[in-house]
Amino acid sequence: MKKRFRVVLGLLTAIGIGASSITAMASDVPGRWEMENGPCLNPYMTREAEINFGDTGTAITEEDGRKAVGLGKGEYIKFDDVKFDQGMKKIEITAKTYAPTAIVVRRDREDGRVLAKFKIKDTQGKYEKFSVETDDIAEKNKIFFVCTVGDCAIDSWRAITKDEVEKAEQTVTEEPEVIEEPAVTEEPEVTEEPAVTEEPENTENPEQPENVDPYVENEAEDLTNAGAFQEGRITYAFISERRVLVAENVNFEQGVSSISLKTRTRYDGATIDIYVDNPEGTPIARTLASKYDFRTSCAYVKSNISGVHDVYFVANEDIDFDVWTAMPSVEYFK
Ligand SMILES: [Ca+2]
Ligand SMILES: [Ca+2]
Repeated sequence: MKKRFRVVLGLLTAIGIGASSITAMASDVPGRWEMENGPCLNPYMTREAEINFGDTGTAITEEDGRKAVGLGKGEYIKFDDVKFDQGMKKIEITAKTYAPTAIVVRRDREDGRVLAKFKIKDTQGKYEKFSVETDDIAEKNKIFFVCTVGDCAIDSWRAITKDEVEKAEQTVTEEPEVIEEPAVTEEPEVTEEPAVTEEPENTENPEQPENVDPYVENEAEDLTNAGAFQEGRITYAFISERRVLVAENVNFEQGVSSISLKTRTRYDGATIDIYVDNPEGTPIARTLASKYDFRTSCAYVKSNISGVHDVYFVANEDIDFDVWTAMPSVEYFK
């Protein structure tokens, strides 16, 4: 095990120095960057799963020479000193499964904070690429790929930056204009657009504009854009400066005097602002997130609100968000 570690470390140093993101940061003094950062792994290029800092899985070599790590339930792959200096918006893996499988990406420890969760169908032993949104992350971290359900093999992975995701989204939104022109039949060029291949699999969303009852405990992880993170028995959403969560069609038929939120954060002065219909307008209420442990805090609403609205939760820092509930207006009790 020790020997393997040393080999990997050497390799990483070699790869790390060549990596473009790292060269960009290098100062004039040769070796200075390496001295300051030590050997570290650039996550923005494809990283082989089998070149890792430890795993509890099985080494696999496929017939075509491809190497991977097989993971059963509870097994993991670990990477140390991964330098997320450009953050992370999504993470991509190339993997195959033999059953519906869940792979959880965690920070620091094998049971550490959840960064992302892959739910993968049975690929019947065929390697495919999968990507999911992640919790943002910065600087040097350990990350773990933990198989929590099923049976899979991971070939490789890479982190995707916010910039890359936005660029990809731009090409996607520019697409439809081509379809809107059915007139011209003599244009075979349309077939030359292979742009959108890996559309995420979101078929189970049959849009129902059902109203949300705000006067019961509503799970934050059910909010639009939330993501569901698990810790013990608590499932929670992640909200950050870049990640606004939305409750659509909330029916304030009894008005609202306050909204309580169960939250936790690692940051001082982390707040959640609540907006109605327009996240760039004036917030109707604000509350401070609880430091370290999940606790409920109350955001008092001063304006008169009734009827159906979209409610936006906007944070200034990274906050874990468990549940929210509204209290009817004072008038309602009179
Ligand atoms: Ca591989
Ligand atoms: Ca929850």
